[in-house]
Amino acid sequence: MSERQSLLDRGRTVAALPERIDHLREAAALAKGRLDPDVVAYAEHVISKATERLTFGTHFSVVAMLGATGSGKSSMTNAVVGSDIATTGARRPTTNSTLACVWGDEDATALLDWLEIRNRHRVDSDDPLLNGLIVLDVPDHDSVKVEHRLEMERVAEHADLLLFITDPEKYADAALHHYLRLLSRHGAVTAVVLNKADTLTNDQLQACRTDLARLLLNDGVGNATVLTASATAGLGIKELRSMLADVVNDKQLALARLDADATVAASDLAAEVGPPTKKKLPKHVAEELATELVNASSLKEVSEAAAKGYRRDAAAAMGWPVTRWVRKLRPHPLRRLHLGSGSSGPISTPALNPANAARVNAAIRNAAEHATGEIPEPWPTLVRTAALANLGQLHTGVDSTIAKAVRDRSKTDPKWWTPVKALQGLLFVAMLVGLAWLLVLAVAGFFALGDIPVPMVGPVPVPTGLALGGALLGWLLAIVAGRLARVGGDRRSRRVHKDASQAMVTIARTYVLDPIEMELSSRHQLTDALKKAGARWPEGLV
Ligand SMILES: Nc1nc2c(ncn2[C@@H]2O[C@H](COP(=O)(O)OP(=O)(O)O)[C@@H](O)[C@H]2O)c(=O)[nH]1
Ligand SMILES: [Mg+2]
Repeated sequence: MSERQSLLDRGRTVAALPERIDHLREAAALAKGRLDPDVVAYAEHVISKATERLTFGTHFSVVAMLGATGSGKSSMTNAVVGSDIATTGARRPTTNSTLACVWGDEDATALLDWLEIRNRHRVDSDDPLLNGLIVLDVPDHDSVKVEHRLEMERVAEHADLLLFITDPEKYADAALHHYLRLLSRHGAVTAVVLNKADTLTNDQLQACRTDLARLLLNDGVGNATVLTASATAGLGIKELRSMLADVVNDKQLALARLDADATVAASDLAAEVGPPTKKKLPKHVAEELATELVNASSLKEVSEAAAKGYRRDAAAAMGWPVTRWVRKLRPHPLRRLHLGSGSSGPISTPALNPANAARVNAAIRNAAEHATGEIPEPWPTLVRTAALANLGQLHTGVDSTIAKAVRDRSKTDPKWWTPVKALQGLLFVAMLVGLAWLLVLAVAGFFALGDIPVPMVGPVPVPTGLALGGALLGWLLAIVAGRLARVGGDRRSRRVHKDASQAMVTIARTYVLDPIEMELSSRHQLTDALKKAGARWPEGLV
């Protein structure tokens, strides 16, 4: 029979269930506190159920007869057993508690204890093929008694195969389809028996079966196996027994059921978590954020101060000694920012203005948004929170990066300053010597001490040459050095800017992007675990 075959084929696809349960466990742990508690709780329920059920092994296949009052569950149980074990409608209309019929000699006590079924019957069967079969005659799913329905739901949750028994009168009942829809994603372990086939003509039975198939398709269980039978007339019982014998011998039924549960739990989590995403941010995000950090920082102002400081230091070293002391009256541009030589600690720039603070904030949010894209909550919030968590450290980091760039670049004076400085000193000394000489000559002249011979270089007296030449050349040297210092200062400013800008990428990574990627990576771990647990994402999500 083709239907029977398909039930078994589905069972055979079950692979490495314990590993899948482990992955589901990992996913549930990662999802806890992040995703819908009900969905996480269901996954946890499946994990503990599977773990417990697997301890009983796969020898037994637990088949639950489910259905409406009078559909023939008890009669069908009796028919499969081959004798009247279960009380049927003729004698007592309802089955009050679940009855378990166990085939074979294997001890089912532990499993039945776990299933909380006290009403047990060992079937004296001459059919070894049914060894390991446990058929449960379950209270009606449309019972007026709540405890019956609860018992039915509990058993249905723990059984391996759900065998819905219905009949030509009740196959369209709301209660049946309510449960079928609830279990629609367990199609692999759902089968339907259309009972009381003896009350219909062949044509009627076919029409009925077609209609039932249409309804099952509507319920989302179009792939469920459908059998027609009559419990009392013995029709289709052989086929039903043979289907049961197949699944029992396959020893996969328990696994198939748990597998279906794990798939449902994992897929529900997958629907909550949204599509899998990358765990790394593209490089340009770091670069863009670093650029924004630079633009909102004091780097422009500070690197300009570095140029000014350079020029100022150059003037102090190589300027015209006669006038250079004047410059020292004004504060040093770098010292004013607490960046002068020998300084350490933070820059004393004015606190981040609101516009720049907002700019940094927007850039961080932008990076967070880039990271989450279409991912549903809670990740956008988690990622944004992680991205903004280190704002204080980020601003300090930006400042110390800038400070370091300036301090590193202004640690030592440029080499060319030394000879120029020496030359400037020499010229100054020459000028002083010349002036002193002239003073001596003047004093001698004033007191008419007679002519003191003055050496000449060409037409120029040496003391005059020394005084004027020293002054003039010193002044010219200062001008040339000043020009060069302008170029040097600009270069230093550019270097400071470049160093700090490059280091800003690390700052952006450390305080914003790494925390974002931590969240992304835990999400990636979750989606990865779900994939390995067999999750199917809703269409359009992947
Ligand atoms: N004609 C006919 N009657 C059936 C068949 N199966 C069960 N019945 C009758 O339907 C009534 C309800 O059966 P029962 O097994 O107690 O249904 P349950 O409430 O689902 O357990 C009883 O009177 C049965 O004799 C069948 O295949 N054909
Ligand atoms: Mg009954």
